[in-house]
Amino acid sequence: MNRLIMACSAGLLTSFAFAQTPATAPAAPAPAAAPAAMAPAAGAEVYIISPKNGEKVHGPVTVRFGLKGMGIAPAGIKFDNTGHHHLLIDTDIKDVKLSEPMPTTDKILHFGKGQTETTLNLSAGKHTLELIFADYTHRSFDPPLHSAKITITVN
Ligand SMILES: [Cu+2]
Repeated sequence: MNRLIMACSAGLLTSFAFAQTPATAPAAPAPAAAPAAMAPAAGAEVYIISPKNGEKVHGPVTVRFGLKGMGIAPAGIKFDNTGHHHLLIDTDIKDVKLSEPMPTTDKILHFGKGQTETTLNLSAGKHTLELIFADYTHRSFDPPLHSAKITITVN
């Protein structure tokens, strides 16, 4: 919604600027705006099948990814209503810039081959895990399609 409002105000500003420009002046190049993020399919859900929230596990930890209402495609392949999984480890979704392609870090894992599970070597102690499903350019859908954040304890 914010993006839409921003796009509208940018349009207004541009029209205003053109109105002030003499007709003979060359038109300024339009700023390259990123296309709006795609909406997820209606009713789509992403969730962590296992481990369960609050579970105590022994490492290495296998995490299984669940998805309903959309399909999985490898990164780079544009196909309607598909995307690939991303796993946030000890990371709050609020700290991820969702308007841009997600970076790959040791706390933001991409599964761009279409994987639906992974095995993690986590240090002993508490960790949080959250899945976020994103499009073929690694960009979140809008609104974001993400799982609940779970906390596990690794022994
Ligand atoms: Cu990705």
